[in-house]
Amino acid sequence: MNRKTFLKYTGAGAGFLLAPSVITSCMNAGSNDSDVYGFPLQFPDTLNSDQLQASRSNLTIAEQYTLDGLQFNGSLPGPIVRIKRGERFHVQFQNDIGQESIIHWHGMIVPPDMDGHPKDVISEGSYPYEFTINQRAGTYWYHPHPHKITGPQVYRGLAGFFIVTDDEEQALNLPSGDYELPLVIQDRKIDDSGNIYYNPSTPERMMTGYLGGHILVNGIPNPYHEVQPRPYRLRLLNGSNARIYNIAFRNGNSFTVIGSDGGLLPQPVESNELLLAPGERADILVDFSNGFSNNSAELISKEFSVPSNGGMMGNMSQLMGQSGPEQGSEFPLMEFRIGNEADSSAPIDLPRQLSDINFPNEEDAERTRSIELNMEMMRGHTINGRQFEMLRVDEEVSQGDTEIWEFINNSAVPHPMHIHVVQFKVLSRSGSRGLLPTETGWKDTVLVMPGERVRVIMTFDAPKGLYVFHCHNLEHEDAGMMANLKIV
Ligand SMILES: [Cu+2]
Repeated sequence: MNRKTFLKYTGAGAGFLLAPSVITSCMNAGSNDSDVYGFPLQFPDTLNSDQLQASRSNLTIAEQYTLDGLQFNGSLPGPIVRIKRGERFHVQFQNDIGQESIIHWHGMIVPPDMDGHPKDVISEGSYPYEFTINQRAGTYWYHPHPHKITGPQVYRGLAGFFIVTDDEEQALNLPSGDYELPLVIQDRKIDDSGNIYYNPSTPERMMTGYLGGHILVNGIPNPYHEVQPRPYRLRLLNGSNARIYNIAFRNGNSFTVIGSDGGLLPQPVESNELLLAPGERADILVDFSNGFSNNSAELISKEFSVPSNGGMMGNMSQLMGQSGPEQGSEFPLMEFRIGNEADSSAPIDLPRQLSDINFPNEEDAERTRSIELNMEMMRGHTINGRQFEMLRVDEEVSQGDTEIWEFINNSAVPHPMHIHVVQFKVLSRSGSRGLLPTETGWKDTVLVMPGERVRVIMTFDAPKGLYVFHCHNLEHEDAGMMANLKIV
């Protein structure tokens, strides 16, 4: 067995946690759960066209499930956009799904008419997109953004990766090609006949969001993927409507978090679990040559607790809740089946400093805004007491200003809050959770648990115009938990 591959830091004192190798090559691949992972992982193609056509078709998934699906260019998930900083991106969005839609490039800093504001929906025909990539390398993504029907459109298949590279990232020589795995994780509800269905009840729309009991990775239920005993780069995207994952390996092995929503972290962070809420991304390095037994690495979502905030509402969300497993339940995600030989044994010389970042200083903030997230009886979730209206300006900011926004979750359920056309730095979170490894870098979506106050800082450098910010629990968003942000 090849053991030459390894990760190491060049910085002194930043020791990579080397778990003792307990791999025994004589044992067969697979664990007790190996029959859970019955289908090979697949990857969408790279977008190689100037058209993104959304269309409807009846799909069969993994030979056993059916879905009244929506696809970009006949692919589920959609084709992967790969583009370099400085390049011009142009694509025609062709809407053939028979209902209103528009595409949002999540995490991208683009002009207002390129951002997929819900007012720009088209019910048929095409919408031209064209903008220059002028931001850091990172794992971004795209999905529809029509008001009230984003949830079902994403759920039925409209989502894809938007991967940006730049010189700084390429200089690191991170695992690429077959060793770089974009993985979108999504939960689904499947009925007894094998139909994947979307039919949220009132409590699901108003309280918990739509929580499924089956996991798809890149559209495949609990897949397996054959890997070599060497380091891999995993680009994880939580493309679920409402479910939060606590990314971990079954055996507790650690991994190296190198990036978040807005690209590389300043420094790598070692961790053995990582919360990933809907809309969030995490870029991690995993060394499959080390610490896994039985030639198997099982990626799971580890159980976690959602803080209760006010007994009655918390209990109600549990009682009225949903038919699927509750938020925080443990799930198998996928299995990596580790081969015995690595083609290339070049170690990764991961520097202690991954990226040179100047975050804004708190003293430079022009103001602090309070963004209160409330649950109102018979009305659903609100932002500062209001629900979305298409053209009402809720927050007006001056272009170039640095601001602190404080999200205050007074409700009984988690809210992953997403602000368009900015990347922010999380400054603080009340309570005991502290900041996550991904929150040492740039973020565009931040998880605000019940009872928490989370402060973020950002500079509004996007072109002037109307954008939105909202909860990325898509049922909350569709029910009106969204507001207009105007840059003037
Ligand atoms: Cu929410």
